[in-house]
Amino acid sequence: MKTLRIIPLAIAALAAAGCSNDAPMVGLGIDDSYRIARMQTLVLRPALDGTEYAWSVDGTVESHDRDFVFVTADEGVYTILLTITDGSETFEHRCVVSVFHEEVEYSPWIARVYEYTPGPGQFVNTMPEYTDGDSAADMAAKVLASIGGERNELVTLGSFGGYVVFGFDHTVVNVPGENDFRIWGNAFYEATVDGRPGGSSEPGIVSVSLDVNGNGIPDDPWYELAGSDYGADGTIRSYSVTYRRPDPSKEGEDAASVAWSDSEGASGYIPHNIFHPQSYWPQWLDPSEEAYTLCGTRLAPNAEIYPPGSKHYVLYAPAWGYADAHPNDKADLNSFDISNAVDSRGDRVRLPGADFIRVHTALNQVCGPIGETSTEISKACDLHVK
Ligand SMILES: [Ca+2]
Ligand SMILES: [Ca+2]
Ligand SMILES: [Ca+2]
Repeated sequence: MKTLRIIPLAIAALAAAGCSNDAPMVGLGIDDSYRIARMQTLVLRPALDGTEYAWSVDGTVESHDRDFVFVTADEGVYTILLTITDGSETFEHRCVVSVFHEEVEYSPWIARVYEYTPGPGQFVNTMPEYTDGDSAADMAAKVLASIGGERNELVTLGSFGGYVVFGFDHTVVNVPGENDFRIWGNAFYEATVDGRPGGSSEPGIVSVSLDVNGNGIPDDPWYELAGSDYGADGTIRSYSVTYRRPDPSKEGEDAASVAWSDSEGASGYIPHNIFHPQSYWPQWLDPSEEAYTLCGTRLAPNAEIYPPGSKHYVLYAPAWGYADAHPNDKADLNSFDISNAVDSRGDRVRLPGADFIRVHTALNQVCGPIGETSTEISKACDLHVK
């Protein structure tokens, strides 16, 4: 480093208002100060190219990426220092961010549902209920009516890969060293075998995304929150299952069962049963499509018949880090730390918060009379909003 020049640096700043669609441009060019509400992101994009970047907040280096997202749960005044190195030259820019309390108090509960695409399953079209003519947007609205606020009504994600994407009326801040949000499902224990709790554990993998382009919609990179089984034998990343629309020309229950094939070359059926007579195919999917494919990390099957020789299935719970895997009274085991985010290579990523949360059914498993394994969720809260 030969020279240190303090120059005014053009910074294109975008104060992305959480998940809202009206993210305003608050400044182009030189901004020395910003005012934002807590739990709202401030995206800083330097207009100057360099070979290295360093962003520090109140003296602590937080990122070496070109763009920086600042968000905090705490009101106060913060000093952000950007250092750009270009060959032998170094440039610095300092700005002060005043963070104030929101004018309308945030809700700690789900405020938005962006997408709902379950895998086929015995509770699909009933949890929530499909009505003739409902679109995907109508179904997302019905999911919000179930899991939004404190409604606490279960929604099914169906078989492997089925998912929901939801968010809050603000950004969930990644507070260092703490869990950041909690998700409720309907898991229960009924037996502990060889020290492993089992019962109905239907784990859902949780992924998070930050609205870095500030457009209010989940079209930004996703990061899986690595749970206890992320690196386990039997876990498959980039797994996919293609489901085929039921063939009514077949006989009996087979006419309603859903055939699947996966990216590993395996195939099977999501069987139809007499207890849930409706179609298991999401009725709002494009009627011209004969198949759809769901993707994500898959965990190894977790069910076994127990006691041996019975017809009873026990689904064992993974240790930690999944939705709908442990009973709701296990607060820590149903809570999630954004610091567990990993990229597609499995490397940790620094994420200051999350605007979008995605849960998908992690298992491709059918358990005799109880049918396919499907994650259910009923509500979620931001642990940093009281
Ligand atoms: Ca955290
Ligand atoms: Ca976006
Ligand atoms: Ca469940």
